[in-house]
Amino acid sequence: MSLSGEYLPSTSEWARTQAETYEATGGQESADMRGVPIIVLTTVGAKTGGLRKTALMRVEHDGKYAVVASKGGAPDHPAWYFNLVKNSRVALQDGDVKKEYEAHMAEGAERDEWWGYATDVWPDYDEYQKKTERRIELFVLEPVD
Ligand code: F42
Repeated sequence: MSLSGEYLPSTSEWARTQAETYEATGGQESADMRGVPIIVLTTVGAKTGGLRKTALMRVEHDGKYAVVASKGGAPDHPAWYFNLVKNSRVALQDGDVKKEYEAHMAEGAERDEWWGYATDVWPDYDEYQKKTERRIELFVLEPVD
């Protein structure tokens, strides 16, 4: 079942612009955050059922990806977290390649392993976690053949 639904742009101008520019240019523009590559994740809205597109740091290992629901260490989860909890099928665009994945929340050793990959790419995740009581969740995305 491939992702279907109406694209619902974010109400955040910044979030919308980066995701749409990245997608429209095949990852050539708006492709990084302070020089670190990003990806664009498409999730199915937990309430609206619409397609939501979110720029996130690129954390990849052996063909799998992780997405980190940090939201800068805010006390509340990002909205896309709730989408992933409800709808595990996602799409991820990395450069000009867009594929579908099944997402699961990482726990235990898997979480530790992937948190390491994530902080290798973006050390600020550790700073964000220090800022909040909330456990910043990490999802591992496995390719859907
Ligand atoms: N955010 C991260 O959490 N982790 C990252 O690694 C990360 C990297 C990154 C790199 C570049 C960049 O430009 C931004 C980056 N961000 C990163 C910020 C990220 O793009 C998001 O802006 C941020 O995580 C907040 O996500 P959000 O989903 O809360 O976004 C808000 C602004 C938003 O789009 N809200 C929508 C709106 O219209 O208000 C609703 C979105 C939504 O999914 N609604 C659901 C629905 O049903 O449609 C309901 C969800 C629910 O609450 O049940």
